[in-house]
Amino acid sequence: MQSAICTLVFSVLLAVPMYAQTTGTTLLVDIDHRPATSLNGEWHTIVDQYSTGLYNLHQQLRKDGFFMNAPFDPNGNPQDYNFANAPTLRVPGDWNTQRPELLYYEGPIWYEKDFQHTAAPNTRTFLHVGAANYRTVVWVNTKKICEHEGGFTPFDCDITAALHDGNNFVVLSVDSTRIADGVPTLQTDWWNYGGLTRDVSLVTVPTQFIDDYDLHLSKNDHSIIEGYVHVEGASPGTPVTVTIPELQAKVESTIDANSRAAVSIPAKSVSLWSPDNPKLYTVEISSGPDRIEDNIGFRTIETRGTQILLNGRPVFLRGISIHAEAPYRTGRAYSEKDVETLLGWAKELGCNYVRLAHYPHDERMTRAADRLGLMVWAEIPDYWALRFDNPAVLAKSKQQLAEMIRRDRDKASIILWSVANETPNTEARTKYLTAMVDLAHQLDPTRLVTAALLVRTEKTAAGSNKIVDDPLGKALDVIGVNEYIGWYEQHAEGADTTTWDIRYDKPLIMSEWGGDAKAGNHAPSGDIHPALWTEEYQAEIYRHQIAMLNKIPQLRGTSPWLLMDFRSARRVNPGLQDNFNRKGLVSDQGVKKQAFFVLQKAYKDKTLGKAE
Ligand code: GCB
Repeated sequence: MQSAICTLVFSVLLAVPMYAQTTGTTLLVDIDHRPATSLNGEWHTIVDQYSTGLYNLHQQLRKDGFFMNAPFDPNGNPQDYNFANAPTLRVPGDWNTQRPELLYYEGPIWYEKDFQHTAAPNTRTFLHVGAANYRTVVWVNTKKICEHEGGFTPFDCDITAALHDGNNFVVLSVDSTRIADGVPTLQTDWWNYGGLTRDVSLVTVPTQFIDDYDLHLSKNDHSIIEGYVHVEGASPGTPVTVTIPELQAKVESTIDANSRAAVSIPAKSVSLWSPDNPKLYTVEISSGPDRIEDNIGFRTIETRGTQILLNGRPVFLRGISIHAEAPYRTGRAYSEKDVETLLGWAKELGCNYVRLAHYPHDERMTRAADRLGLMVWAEIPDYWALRFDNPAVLAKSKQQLAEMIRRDRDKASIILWSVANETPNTEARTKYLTAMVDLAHQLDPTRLVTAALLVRTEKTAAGSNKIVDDPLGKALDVIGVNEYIGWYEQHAEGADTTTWDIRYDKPLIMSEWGGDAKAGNHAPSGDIHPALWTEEYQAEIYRHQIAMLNKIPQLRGTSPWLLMDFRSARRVNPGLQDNFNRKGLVSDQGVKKQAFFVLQKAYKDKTLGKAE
């Protein structure tokens, strides 16, 4: 039986045609704390632009495709492929930045790796894929195991039945082709990095194993930690134990008919997680032969009117938006070093919050945010104009939301789930995203749900009035708004004469604002009207924005766009962009621009936003 995530999501996916399905996957939580055999490293790869490894000349599925990994035809016919001699690509890692000829490649690439295995009795072995962009099919020893659609969330496939003792091989087809009915869809302002972009490993667990849990502080009583533990395959009555040694807390519970054990742990004197006190407790969860250990922080997050309350106290989110772009080397970020650099800059800026745009980042990011005391806005790629009228697309969004929540619900740092960014205000969109908000609340009633909205502008005698009345706001706990005064509209000074009319009695986060500057591109000194693309002009935008933002009474946070320049196919202005979005406060090569220091000063002196 598949676990809850699959049952929930895949029942809605049945109508999707063959090669765009997610089938046969589950998701084991806390995977980074389980013993695993890493399959990272060099994989043999075949670039297969026409999908000839999958389809024959009449576009029918082949029985003898590349997944057979059979370089020699038994009948002596020539074979068109041979993994053993094929060049390799590094995993994890996008393919675009590994070989110059793959920079612009979108399409399928085949990956193959050999590995040794010895079966242990009463165990199951899963292939864990941290992320593969965008559609993936997995075969082990020629048997098709699972398919996954979605480029930023992890999945696990049970490969136990396909394994044998000794040498085994796994073949994956990863197809990065953008599709209209995908999530995201055809247009994005980031590079469509293809490949096995995050860790791949083998994870062996007992036949009955802990695959999901949620442990959080009760909203109503800070001396109780509550939640559930799900044990896959366990029958009712199976015991579960949760221990938090530092709190001298230990509870026993039993599995119910849904393979879940309800947990309620009296835990007086919990030191609450916050940016000033990013306290994590070791939590041990065991059931039968399975045992896992996690590091979990405990805190509450809620809204009261226009306030955001962390542990019952008003908080202002001093943040920055971040793409999962690797500092210095470019490409998709995946390593501990990438995380240290990106979040290190965020701390240096004086942030207590980061917006991880526009899709789930590597789990290392949210783990590090937990340790560093950075509150997180986590998002799925419901970006721009998805096919909101297509139920199959909604199913894909739901799947990604469920996977993100399942992977990251143990991170105290995450306070906001975002269901969308800059979507068009249509009835179909509002219905679709309201369903997404409902699902987020249903899967995780302990966190706030938001989305980055677009605003309406009306001219006024003095300047302009920005009206926030997108109907989606009704469903959200916290309103996110993106605006680019000084870049896509008006001049930086336009912010001085802009007023804000927010039609919701809810907290507001200015989730994006900013402008481009090429690092090292300077206006002549003393120039009071610096030109676009200069560091001086970007800094000017920041100064005027900060003054304007401070006049919005219900502003509870801000995450300007963005920490570091990132690769984007839309940005084709030669000499200035060269396929990079230059709105970073830091260049892709780590050079800090002037605006970095403007924002840093405002955050450190607390002159942006209300003091808590
Ligand atoms: C936006 C988008 C973001 C873009 C940014 C830009 O509003 O949300 O993904 O990268 O603007 O630079 O235009």
